[in-house]
Amino acid sequence: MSTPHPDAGHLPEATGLALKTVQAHVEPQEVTLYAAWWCPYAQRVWITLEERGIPYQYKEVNPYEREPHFMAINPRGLVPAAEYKGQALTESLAIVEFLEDAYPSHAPHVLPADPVARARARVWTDIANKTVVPAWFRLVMATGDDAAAQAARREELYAGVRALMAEAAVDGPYFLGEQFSTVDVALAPFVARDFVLAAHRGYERAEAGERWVRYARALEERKSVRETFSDKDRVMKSYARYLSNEAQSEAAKAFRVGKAF
Ligand SMILES: N[C@@H](CCC(=O)N[C@@H](CS)C(=O)NCC(=O)O)C(=O)O
Repeated sequence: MSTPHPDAGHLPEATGLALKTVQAHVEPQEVTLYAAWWCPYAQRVWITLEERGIPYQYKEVNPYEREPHFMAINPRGLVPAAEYKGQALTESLAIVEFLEDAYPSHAPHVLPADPVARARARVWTDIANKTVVPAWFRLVMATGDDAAAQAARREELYAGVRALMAEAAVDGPYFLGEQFSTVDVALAPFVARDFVLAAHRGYERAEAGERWVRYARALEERKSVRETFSDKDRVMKSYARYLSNEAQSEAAKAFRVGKAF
């Protein structure tokens, strides 16, 4: 046996509303979602499947255990992964877009129908993923040992959020307006987890502006987001190694040194 991954100690299954959703998706289907209940990237795909009413089977995987059956599906060892008619798919946002292409008759869609609006939605999804998400991780890893560095990380997150919200539909409630889109799918799991930042990192939604406050509330209240989210105390515990800045996930290692992931 090789040495266990230091981040492998996650509880084995979802709780709360997410557990009910898991239990409703045990039968084999055309799509299999390989997810970890605590993973925000996996939640993106899970939200999309729920939003769009696409039949799927949910399979819980702890990516840090590097189980051979899962490594055969995603050799990078990351969740989420999906199987569609026996073919492997990886990367949360690519899977979300794949579901748009493979299930055109399943409404609602998470990309607008108009090609120009679609292209813009993709741009803002990419920007959210490359600015807000890394800043979110850097703040959660910014321990209180260096108060100035932690404050700088907070500012980095607020600045990313403010820049994004300056481009959002004024009334919302979602980024593009009435339609819940890929921009929202990309961000919702991180918004749902921002109580970790509020409890431990002095983060306040209001610091990023009134539009963000309204947006964050709309995202966390969305049915598909709530029904793919476990109990908050369990989610909080899943961040212990990030809060002590010990996490050795690929994302943690990349974001810590300012690399894209
Ligand atoms: N860019 C990937 C990121 C996925 C990712 O980092 N997943 C984490 C769990 S939230 C993982 O599987 N980590 C295992 C590892 O780092 O070894 C995506 O969007 O799907």
